[in-house]
Amino acid sequence: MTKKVLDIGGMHCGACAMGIQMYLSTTDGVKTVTVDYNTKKGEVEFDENKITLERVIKCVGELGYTAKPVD
Ligand SMILES: [Cu+2]
Repeated sequence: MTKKVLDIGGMHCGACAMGIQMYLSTTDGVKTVTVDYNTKKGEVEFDENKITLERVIKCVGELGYTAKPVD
């Protein structure tokens, strides 16, 4: 299991954060996800055998937001 923190761009309210969180939580391979509108960050724990970080970032992009790994 891998844990990554992402900088999320494009959110304009708490519902955006909830939407991303709900979408990722139903994505295969993602174990836990927390998106915080106030800090504009998302913490994602995923199984790297099932999903790549690139795919996680792409999923966020499909919703119209940007995601960039922190460090
Ligand atoms: Cu919003």
